[in-house]
Amino acid sequence: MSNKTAKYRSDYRAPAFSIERVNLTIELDDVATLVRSKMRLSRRTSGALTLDGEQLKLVSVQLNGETLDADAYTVTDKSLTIDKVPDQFELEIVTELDPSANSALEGLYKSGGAFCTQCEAEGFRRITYYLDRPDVLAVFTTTVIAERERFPYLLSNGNLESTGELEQGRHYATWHDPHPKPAYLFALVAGDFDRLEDHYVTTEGRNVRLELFVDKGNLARGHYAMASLKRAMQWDEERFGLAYDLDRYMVVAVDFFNMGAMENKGLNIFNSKYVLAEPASATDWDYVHVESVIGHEYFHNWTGNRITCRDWFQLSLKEGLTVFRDQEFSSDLGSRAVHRIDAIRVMRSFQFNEDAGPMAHPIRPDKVIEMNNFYTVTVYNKGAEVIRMLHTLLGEHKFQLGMQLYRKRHDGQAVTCEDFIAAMEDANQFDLSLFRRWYSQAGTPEVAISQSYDAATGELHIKLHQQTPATPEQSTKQPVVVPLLFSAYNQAGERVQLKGASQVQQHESGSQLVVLDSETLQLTFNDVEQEPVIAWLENFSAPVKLQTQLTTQDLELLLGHAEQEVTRWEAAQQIYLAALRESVAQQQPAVLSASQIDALRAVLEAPLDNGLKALIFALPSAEELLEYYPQQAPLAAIEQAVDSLAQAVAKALASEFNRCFEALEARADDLSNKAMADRALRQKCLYFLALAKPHQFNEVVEQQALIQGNMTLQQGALEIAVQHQLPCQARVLAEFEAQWQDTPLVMDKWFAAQANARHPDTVDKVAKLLEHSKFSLRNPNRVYALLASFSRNSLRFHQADGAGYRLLLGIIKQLNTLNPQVASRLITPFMQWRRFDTSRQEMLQDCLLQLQQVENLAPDLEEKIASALASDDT
Ligand code: B3K
Ligand code: ZN
Repeated sequence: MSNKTAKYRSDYRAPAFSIERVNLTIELDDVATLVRSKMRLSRRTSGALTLDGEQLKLVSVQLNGETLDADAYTVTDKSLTIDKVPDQFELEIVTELDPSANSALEGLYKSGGAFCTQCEAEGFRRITYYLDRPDVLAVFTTTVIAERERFPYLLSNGNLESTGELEQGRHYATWHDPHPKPAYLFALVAGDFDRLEDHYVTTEGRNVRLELFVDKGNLARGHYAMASLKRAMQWDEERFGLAYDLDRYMVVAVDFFNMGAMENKGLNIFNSKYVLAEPASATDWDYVHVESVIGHEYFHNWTGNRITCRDWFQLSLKEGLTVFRDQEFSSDLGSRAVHRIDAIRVMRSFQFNEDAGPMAHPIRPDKVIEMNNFYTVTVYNKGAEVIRMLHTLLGEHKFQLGMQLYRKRHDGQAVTCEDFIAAMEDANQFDLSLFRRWYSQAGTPEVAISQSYDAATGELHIKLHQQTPATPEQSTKQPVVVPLLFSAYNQAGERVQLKGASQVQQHESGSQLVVLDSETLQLTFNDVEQEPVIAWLENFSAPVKLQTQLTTQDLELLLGHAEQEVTRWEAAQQIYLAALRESVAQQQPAVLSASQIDALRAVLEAPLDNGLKALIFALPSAEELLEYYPQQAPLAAIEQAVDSLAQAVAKALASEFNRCFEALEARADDLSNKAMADRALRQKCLYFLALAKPHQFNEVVEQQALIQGNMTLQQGALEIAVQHQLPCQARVLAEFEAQWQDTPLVMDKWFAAQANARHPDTVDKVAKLLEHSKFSLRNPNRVYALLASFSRNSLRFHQADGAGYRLLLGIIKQLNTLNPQVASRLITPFMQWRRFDTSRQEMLQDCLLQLQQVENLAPDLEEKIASALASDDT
């Protein structure tokens, strides 16, 4: 067992030393890389100097030019301590490390033939001994040395100062980054790439050289990322008034990467999945994600790099805010409703689940053992929802005033979430004292709303109530500030303004706004002519669960008439969920009434965005439905409910789906928003058609799967063939594999389609695919495609015989040694063990206990397992 101890937010102390500048010389070698670090340090408080360092071989230490004897310092597996140091001094440390042995992909490692780095959160300490914490900001100068032939490109942060030749076929490049930065933003890349170059002139007149580096032969797949980068630069200038601050911006795509991408100053390193895109091999979904991740990392240049975090508990300061910014970027450029719905689905399918489980934490955690475990949907996505609530409360103009003050006060500093809120508050004289609870309280608040109407007086009374269930280590909760956007409709489906309640304001979105900031609130509206239907929590204006008294007729009215597009989608979701829950309760197939079917039919014919229509016909998954059964989850009944609802929709609307499918063109080479929306709806129609009439549509699906040139169409057909077990399934899978076996990112779609299948033989198929020559546990993308997909396939993962559990357990054990961060991501479904029946609980608990016994258990897993096994007494 590892012995990493918990750190607490309340224990923060400023660093004992500061580092003004650091000069790194890195001589790259596959197995013995030499790192020479020369630093200028100054004392801030008394005591010894302790530097962080892990998995390093210490070669030598010099203080002010004198080599230190071994008894002048202490080395442990985590640190280097020098007892006596002056107030100001030069320190030179030489270390050696083995990048080839680094399968955890943290620190300096090899991705294919290239060297690259990942330092956030605490990876820099695997490169050299350092004060590896985000509040130590230094100016970095980095010299990279390597063989010229294998590594023609030598890159690091900032501006290129000099290059030259060295003996034995080696060369060097020296980079200087003038912006003081924490070590987690350090980056180095060395390799042989194809390079795409472009330019962008900022509003401040800076001519920025943009460079994109991809594996040889992939240049054509880089253009979309480059165009996205320029759109992101322009958008940040226009919407936030923020321009780029260096002469060079580089993006490198690598195949081995634990997450999406990393915002290293001036040198972003990306998972190739979020860079490479061309229509033949990337889906519309891939294009959208390339643009949003390119945007996200670029936006970090201000929210994260220029203004960074004081400590890692403040991670949401940069991540929540930057996710909010990338969501707004995508929404301003594409369909706002479609992007909003995507974000809502992430919250409901993943974040609510995290909030209800043993690892529930506030967006600003109080206690952390392994920091890598806190790059979560809570910190990122709920963090972005908290920023969005501020935006809703203040409005765009005041929100931007707050951003301006935040920048003015804190540019160049490492700050806290509190500093951000204070800037928003001070710029607008807006009291956010209660709002701060969103930062300290974990769990998903539940809001219940009831209404009563008095026709005689024309008064409408509304009662609002909130409560947040207990979470581990937080048994009592306080009310939070819940901005509720709402719209009222009369029985004719016309929007009406409700009047007379002083707590209600008109909001710039067109909805009305009331802020619930106590446990209960009562509103009285007057002069109300007839009882209205009210859509509450429009646009998901707060990350809460909502309970209302809306009837199925009310929901049909909103589905057909709501002015806010997201509200229409929400109404459809509520209709489906009611049918699904009834089906589970009765253990009978799900049914939709004739009027519900009429309302859905009308959607297909309405003049709405096709992307929105496609989402309205995305039925809730088994995973979303599981949320409603926190105990003794009735898996078999859920499976029947989900299947029968899809059948009911498919059968009732078969001819409409057919008409719609026939009318929509696939337009394989068109990447406009309109063409993407059309393809999304076309895919939904074909999904239902192949379900209702598998024999009739088998050939259509097969033909579409064989079309080359548009991956959205090809993958869409592959998914339908596998999900519905169509007769063409085997052929489609075989052809796809033959065509794409040498394109790993496309093979991931092939792995995932099979791991997502709901058919009972899925576990066996996944087990077999582990042996596939294109699968490797060492590559995180492969693992996520096959195994994370499988672990989210609740019905198959939780199969009664425990085969799904055993399969994943074996994988996690192997990944514990190979790549703990990836192992830790896969453990999520085990964490929910208490939600199932006794037999499954026993099997799941047994898996956790077995994992706990694994020799050299990584802290990433240890922290999660301990919380999963301990959490029943809260
Ligand atoms: N900041 C990085 C995440 C680093 C994760 C380290 N385990 C990517 C991002 O959020 O932009
Ligand atoms: Zn980020």
